[in-house]
Amino acid sequence: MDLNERKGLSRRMLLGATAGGAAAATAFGGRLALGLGGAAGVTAATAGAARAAEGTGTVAPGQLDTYYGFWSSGQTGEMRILGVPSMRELMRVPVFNRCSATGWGQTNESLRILERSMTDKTRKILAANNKRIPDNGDLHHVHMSFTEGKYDGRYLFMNDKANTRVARVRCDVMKADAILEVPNAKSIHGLRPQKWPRTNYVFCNGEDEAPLINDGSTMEDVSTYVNIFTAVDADKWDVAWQVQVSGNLDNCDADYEGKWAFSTSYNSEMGMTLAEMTESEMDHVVVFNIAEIEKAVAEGRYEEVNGVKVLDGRKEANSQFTRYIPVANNPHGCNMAPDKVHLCIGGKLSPTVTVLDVTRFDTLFTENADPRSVVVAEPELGLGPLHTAFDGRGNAYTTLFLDSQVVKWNIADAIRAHAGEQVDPIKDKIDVQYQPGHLKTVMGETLDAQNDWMVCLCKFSKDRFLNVGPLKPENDQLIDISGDRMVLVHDGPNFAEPHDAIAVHPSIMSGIKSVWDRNDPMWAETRRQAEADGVNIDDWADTVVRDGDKVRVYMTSVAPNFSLESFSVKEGDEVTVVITNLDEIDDLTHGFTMGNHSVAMEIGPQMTSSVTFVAGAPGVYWYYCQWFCHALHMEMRGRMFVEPKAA
Ligand code: RUQ
Ligand code: CUA
Ligand code: CA
Repeated sequence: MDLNERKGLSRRMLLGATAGGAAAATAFGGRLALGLGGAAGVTAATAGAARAAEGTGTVAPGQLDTYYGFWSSGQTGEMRILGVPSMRELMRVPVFNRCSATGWGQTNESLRILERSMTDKTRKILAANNKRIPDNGDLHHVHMSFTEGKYDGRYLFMNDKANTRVARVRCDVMKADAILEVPNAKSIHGLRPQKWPRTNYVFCNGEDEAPLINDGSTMEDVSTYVNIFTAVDADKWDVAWQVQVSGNLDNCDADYEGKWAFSTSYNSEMGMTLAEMTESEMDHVVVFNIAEIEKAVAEGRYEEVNGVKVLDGRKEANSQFTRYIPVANNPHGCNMAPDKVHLCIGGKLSPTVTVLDVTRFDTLFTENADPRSVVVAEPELGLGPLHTAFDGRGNAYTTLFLDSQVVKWNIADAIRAHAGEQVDPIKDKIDVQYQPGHLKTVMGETLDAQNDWMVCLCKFSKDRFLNVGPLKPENDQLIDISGDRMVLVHDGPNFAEPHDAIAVHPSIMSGIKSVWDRNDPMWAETRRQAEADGVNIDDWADTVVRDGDKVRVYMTSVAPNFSLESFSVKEGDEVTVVITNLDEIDDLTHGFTMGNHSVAMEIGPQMTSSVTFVAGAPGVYWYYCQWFCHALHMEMRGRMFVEPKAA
């Protein structure tokens, strides 16, 4: 599909694109001459130059990208939207972090989402630290909802390893609408949506072991420790069920029949120290039998712990809920191929990827089954294999963390080699800069896997960019996989610390809006309060309501005006400012910043936002719109008068 044609871009712009492509091709050739492209240099440079000259490797000003890229941001706690292949950053969506620009983490609307479903214990810890919500997150994995094995453009799901949370982002407005702290589990790491028939569940791996009844009675008695696999109901955003497992859980995925979920474990030893965690020859992959689990839940065969249905899938329980497939010690990546058959497990400490045939998993649940009978290949690929991505031609691409390379290999050839045929599954290797973690092909974890781009997310960028101090950016490298050889076409410096990304065709994102709906559920509760106060927030509002020492200030914004140019409150009042942006034009976002009160929020077109603070000291304070909206944007301001408390 040619988006240039669709957009009706001018010939001049297209010519501009070609010129840009040629320049990029030259720069790229130069880099290869410095030896960074490895042995494939000459062929690769030629292919890359040709693709860049077609204008596919760069995106000229005014041109749109071919794909949306959804990036995690690790310890920054937000989700990012990038264009692929330009790698331009298009948007940041705050999720687990606080955001100075949008007020995420301080508006009442975002706090309702952030405070929902927090455990009592977390509330207690936060209260002891004078906090309402955690203000950090560690977001590793972003994945989209599926319908019948393909992205459906409804939601994006993501984890917070730091505070054991999972979040859902609405794709129509690109805001989080549901956040959940997962009880019982510790440190949600791997996260994947169910692929078939649709995403009813989001599977979440608890990485850290802890006592199930974690009440401070013991640290030493490790026999009380458990690990928890959680299925979150993707529609209700509550825990559907949990399964206790043996060993910890790292990464996970699901099959294309809706029968299985699977997770890697690097600590089958249940070790508490590095030496203990790497002690065994083998760890395992856990297979979860969804039908058996659902049956047990329906029949009430579970224990309720902290309000959640927990099943026992540990080895010693001998249940039909789980099976444990031995794989080389300390595996990491867990990636289901779009051929619907093959699951690839990254060896990490072993130079191999273990390929499992998921269509044979039923046999694992029969009497005396050999759990290794489902292994159909185990190609030796290089040092430190972590994650695997796929194209639509039966090829797999695996990051080699220690070799700082990506290796392209063919799954069918690996299976033939495993069966004893003389065939080399490895098709190509490319140096990356360097220590790569995840890598992603376009829609490569769906039945729509494409053969054009791959992004390799490198943990280190040393020497690759101007020195910005001891803290360096990451380097997300764009690799052309359309030909036989992989070709590096772009370096994408990125702030801490994208772990993972997906790329999605814009046709899947057709539901995305430019203007909010006035009756969006995001501010339903704010609307109920306004109605109770007799204020119509869909119309011009300029009302101040006093309710004891609580004051609610209702305003509207139309560029370049706030409906209230001043209001008065008393020292010590709890003030809630509610603003509806009546502008209906694309991109006409206003804001509200109250000087010296640590208060700022975004108010998008047709959006209602509200924020609550205490008027702490008497005086005159200016509030202003902080999003540049009009020639008279500077003049879009007003005063809050705080009367001194009566003596
Ligand atoms: S897994 S360390 Cu995405 Cu490689 Cu989090
Ligand atoms: Cu409204 Cu700036
Ligand atoms: Ca281990």
